[in-house]
Amino acid sequence: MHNEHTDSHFQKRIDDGEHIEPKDYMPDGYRKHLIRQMSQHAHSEVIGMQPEGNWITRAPSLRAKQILLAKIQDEGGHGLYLYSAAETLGISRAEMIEQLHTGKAKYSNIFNYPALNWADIGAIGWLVDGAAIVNQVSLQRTSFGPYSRAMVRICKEESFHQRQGYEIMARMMKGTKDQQAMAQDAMNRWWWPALMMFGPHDIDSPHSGDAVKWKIKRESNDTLRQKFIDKTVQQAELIGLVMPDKDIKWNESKGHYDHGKIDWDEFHRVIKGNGPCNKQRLDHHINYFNEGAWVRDAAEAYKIKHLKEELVIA
Ligand code: FAQ
Repeated sequence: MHNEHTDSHFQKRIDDGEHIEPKDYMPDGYRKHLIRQMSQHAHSEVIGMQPEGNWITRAPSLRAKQILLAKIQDEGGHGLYLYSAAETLGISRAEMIEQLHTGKAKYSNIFNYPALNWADIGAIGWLVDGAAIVNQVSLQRTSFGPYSRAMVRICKEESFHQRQGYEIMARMMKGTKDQQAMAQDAMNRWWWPALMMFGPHDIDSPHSGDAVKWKIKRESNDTLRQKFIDKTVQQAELIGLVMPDKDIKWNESKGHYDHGKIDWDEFHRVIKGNGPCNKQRLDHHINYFNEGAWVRDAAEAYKIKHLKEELVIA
C-alpha cells in the first residue's frame, strides 16, 4: 500500500525537487537538522546587529547614519522571518532563545570580532554580507518551503547591504593615505573570518552528508567559499585593496583563484566561545532580553484580553 508517512516517500519528494511544508511528513532527523541550522541562522542575524549598532551614533554623515540604521533594522527583520519559519517545525521562539543563552545553539563565528572603526562597517557590509549572500542565494532553493521563501526575501535586502559596504570601502580608497590604510586594515582583519563563515572544508563537515541528501544544502561549503573568493578578489582589485593572502593566484586550469590555508584552530576557538567578543555579545543579548521581559508580558496580556473579548462576542 502507498504510504505517505514513510522516509522513502519523503526522500522521493526531495529527489523530485518538491518543497516540504510544515505539516508534511518528515523524518525526525530532517526536522532536527533544520531547527539547528535555521535557529543558528536567526541568532546570527540578531547577534550580527551588535557590531554595526556600535557605530550608529558615530556614523560620519547623516546619509551614512540613515543607511546604517536601515541596514541594521533589516537584519532584525531577517531574524524575525527565520525564527517564525523555524517555529513551523514545532519549536518555540522562547526555546530557541534559551538554547542561545545556554550556549547550546551557535551563531556565526564572524560576529565575535570587534568593529573598531568606520572602515569596519564597510568591510562588514562588503565581506560579511557578501559571504552571507553567496550562501543565501543557494539556500533559496533549499527543500523546506518556509526556509526557502524566507531566503528569497532576505536575499533582496542583502544585496543592498553588500553594495553599501562596498561603497564605503570604495570611498575610503579614494580618500587620504590614512583612510586608505584604514580600509586595508579592516579588509585584513575581516577577510579570513569571512572565509570561515562557510563552515569547515567539505571533508570535515559532519552535517553535509544529510544536508545534501535532503537538499537542505544545495552547494557545498567549499563550493560556496570558492564562489565568494572569485567574486571578491576582482572587487578588491578594482578599488586598489591588496588581498591579505599571498597565495591568492588565478588558476587558469581550474578557472578559479587558489588561496592560502585557513586557520581552522582559530575557527574552532571562536565557535567554542573563546573569540574576542563572544562574552560581550552574549551578555548584551541576555541583558536586553531580560530588560525587555515587561514588553513581552504586556503583549501577552493584551493578546489574552482580546482573545477573551472575542470569545464573549462569539
Ligand atoms: N559559525 O557540518 P558543518 C548573516 C558549525 S549570515 C559558527 O559544515 P552545517 C547576515 C556548525 O554549526 C551568517 N559555527 O555544519 C548578516 C556545526 O556545529 P553544530 C549566518 C559554524 O550546518 C550579515 C559545525 O560547525 N548564516 O547573519 C560555522 O552543515 C551582517 C560543523 O559544520 C547562516 O547561518 C560558522 N560560520 O554548515 C547579519 C547560513 N560554520 O551545529 C548581520 C545558514 C559551521 O553541530 C550583519 N547556515 N559551524 O554544533 C548554513 O548554511 C550552514 O549551517 C553553514 C554550516 C554553512 C554555516
